[in-house]
Amino acid sequence: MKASTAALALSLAGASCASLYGETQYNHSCVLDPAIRSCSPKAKPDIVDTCCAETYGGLLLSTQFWSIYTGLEDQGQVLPADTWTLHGLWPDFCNGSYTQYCDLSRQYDPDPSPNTTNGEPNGTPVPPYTGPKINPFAEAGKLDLLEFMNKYWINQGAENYELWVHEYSKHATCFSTFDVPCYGPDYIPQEDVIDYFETAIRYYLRLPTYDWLDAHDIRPSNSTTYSLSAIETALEAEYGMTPYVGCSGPSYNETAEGAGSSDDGRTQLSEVWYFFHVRGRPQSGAWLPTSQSGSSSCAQASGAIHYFEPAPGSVGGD
Ligand SMILES: *[C@@H]1O[C@H](CO)[C@@H](O)[C@H](O)[C@H]1NC(C)=O
Ligand SMILES: *[C@@H]1O[C@H](CO)[C@@H](O)[C@H](O)[C@H]1NC(C)=O
Ligand SMILES: *[C@@H]1O[C@H](CO)[C@@H](O)[C@H](O)[C@H]1NC(C)=O
Ligand SMILES: *[C@@H]1O[C@H](CO)[C@@H](O)[C@H](O)[C@H]1NC(C)=O
Ligand SMILES: CC(=O)N[C@H]1CO[C@H](CO)[C@@H](O)[C@@H]1O
Repeated sequence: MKASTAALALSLAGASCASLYGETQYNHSCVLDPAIRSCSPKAKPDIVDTCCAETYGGLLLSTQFWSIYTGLEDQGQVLPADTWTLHGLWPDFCNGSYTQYCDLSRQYDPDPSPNTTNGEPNGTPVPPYTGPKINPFAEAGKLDLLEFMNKYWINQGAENYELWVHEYSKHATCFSTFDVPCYGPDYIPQEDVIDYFETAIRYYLRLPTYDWLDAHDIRPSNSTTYSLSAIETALEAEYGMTPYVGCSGPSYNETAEGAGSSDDGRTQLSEVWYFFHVRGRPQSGAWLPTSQSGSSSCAQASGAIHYFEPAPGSVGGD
């Protein structure tokens, strides 16, 4: 049974997988490798095993959402109480730019966004996935993982599954360390999908944004507003580095409070992105927090930011 499954997996993998560097399917015993820091001078594909050190997207971002509704409440898709939700784990280039959908043989996103690899009309088209839904959980016996993801990895306006396969196809395929050959000759189809989900969750669980803000008296409120600088200072105190704080909603100078101001930053707190490098494989969790690159999309004006309470019917029980 096991041998034939492995043989089938190998032939499938051999037939369909692309890879960033064309590694062999052997020699990826990372325990034997020094844990090179991503974005350091030694993290170069010609001198390290690219399966054991992140050499492609070495500036990692663990990203979260603050949402106040899902849009699919009537189907039971709700937000967890008092918790920011997981958005994804992203591999930026060391200089802060990035690419996406790096392996179209692992494209499971039914609605690619953007629809070309560089986001420009001249980029390689990313065809929408039209096949049956993937189910890596059943194969791996990871129903506990699926349950966790349905509670904390929450989409807005479409079912959670679509966010998960979007994050995987767009981002996981641009890590050298999640490349299919890294899993060796016994690769089981989609084990890299599970590995990506688990790694994204590993970092998410270390980043309790809700509790960190709460410890600095910053709590969801429909009657109070906050300043971006207070939010950044609170998160820096807890994380050690300043994350990117993102807002949505109206621009400050389009609101009554901000009329006449030149501050056109947005006013509803909605995202946070934590930046870090890793030693060795991201899967091992050896992170080195670093500061954000780029500036916040939120309004800078004092007291300009709403950290809204979710709609009551949008939050689940325990
Ligand atoms: C950033 O790094 C990537 C990967 O090395 C490279 O392709 C890209 O041109 C660089 N971008 C800039 C703006 O330097
Ligand atoms: C990508 O989307 C844009 C805007 O909807 C559309 O004009 C373009 O044709 C699409 N490109 C591809 C390759 O599908
Ligand atoms: C808001 O601020 C931006 C940037 O300063 C400015 O270009 C825009 O005209 C302002 N809008 C309003 C409605 O005041
Ligand atoms: C708080 O305000 C937001 C934005 O207006 C609204 O969607 C939400 O339902 C409100 N929550 C509560 C508990 O009133
Ligand atoms: C350095 C090293 O161990 N190389 C081995 C990688 O795997 C191939 C295939 O098994 C071997 O031929 C190499 O010797």
